Amino acid sequence: MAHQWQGVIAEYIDRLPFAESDPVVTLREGGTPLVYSRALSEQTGAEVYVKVEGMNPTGSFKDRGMTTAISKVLQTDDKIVACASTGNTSASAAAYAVAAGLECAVILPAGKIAAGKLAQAIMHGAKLVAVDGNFDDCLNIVRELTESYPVALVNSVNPYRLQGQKTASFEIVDELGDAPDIHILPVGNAGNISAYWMGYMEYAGKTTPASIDDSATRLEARATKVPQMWGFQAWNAAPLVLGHPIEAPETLATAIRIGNPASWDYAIDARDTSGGFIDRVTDEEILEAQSLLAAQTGVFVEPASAASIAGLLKTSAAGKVPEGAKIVCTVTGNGLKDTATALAPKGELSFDPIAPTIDAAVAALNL
Ligand code: AN7
Repeated sequence: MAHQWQGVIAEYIDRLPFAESDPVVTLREGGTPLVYSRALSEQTGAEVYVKVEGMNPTGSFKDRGMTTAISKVLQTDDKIVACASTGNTSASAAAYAVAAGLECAVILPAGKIAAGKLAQAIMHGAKLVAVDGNFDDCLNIVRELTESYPVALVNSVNPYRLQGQKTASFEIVDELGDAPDIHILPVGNAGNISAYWMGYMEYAGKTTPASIDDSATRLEARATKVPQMWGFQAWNAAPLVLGHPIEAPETLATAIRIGNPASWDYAIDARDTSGGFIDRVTDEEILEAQSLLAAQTGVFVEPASAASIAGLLKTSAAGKVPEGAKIVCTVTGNGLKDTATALAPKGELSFDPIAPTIDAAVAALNL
């Protein structure tokens, strides 16, 4: 029988801080498609792939880190998990809490969560609290909350989150046979770019994975090199580009509407050690890239995810994409989570009904 993907802990347990006997909470996350994009390759003169993280069980990359973080909670006495979120973390935490038999509390910035993500948290039975503030305010609240109450914090400041998320790099190397030359990501709280960098470094044998015993030190390197890490923030939510936190971040890519990234230092290390950079793209560039990816590659992502594509196109237009380079862009979340933002630039959509005849259909389709 063909191999059925088991989830990231089972697939990569020798490189994760888990023992075979540890409890595992999984929805079979990971194993996501790495899709070659002919359109992006032709436009940039590079060899471009997209890692489609919207194919995870709750529709975003967060599931990779939630399986590890929430599995670890089962080794404690905590019965409640909590997170601040711009939407995807809460959707994922809520689902994995259900799978673990735990309760979930989510603290969200009021009015700034895409409808699909809110629906997920509600359907998975999470307790929702909307805050009159932004994500950074929410994270401050939940950090204090988890310090004073028997509640486990599952934001990416929880180190087990990044441990799970690093597995995306492993999958990419396993599929391509080596690391790409360049890896491009959207950056919000900066956990994911940090996790990918950790994964690439470990797979190339340059660092040793955190393991529950010393067996990890005997692991073979699977890659001969590490990629340059390129990150892209939204124009008015770009603290890492400006070099200081932003009080009032603003972008229609609400997932990355973050002014003070928790993994600031890790992201800067990934950028500098890899010889990459972190830049910013406008909301218009994000929407255009989202549209192009859907129309020319067949992958519908949410706005924040398209920041990686917008960044690639912007860098290419500036003549700074090396000819023939192998490039992977992570597209972090599924477009179905936020159809309102995707459709807004398309103008008024009117589907006037036609008569139920073949002739009327042919005429309407201009065939
Ligand atoms: C689709 O859900 O921070 O740089 O609270 O949902 O690791 O924060 C989401 C972030 C990119 C940025 N793309 O990743 C949350 C949250 C999507 C996202 C990011 C997020 P990080």
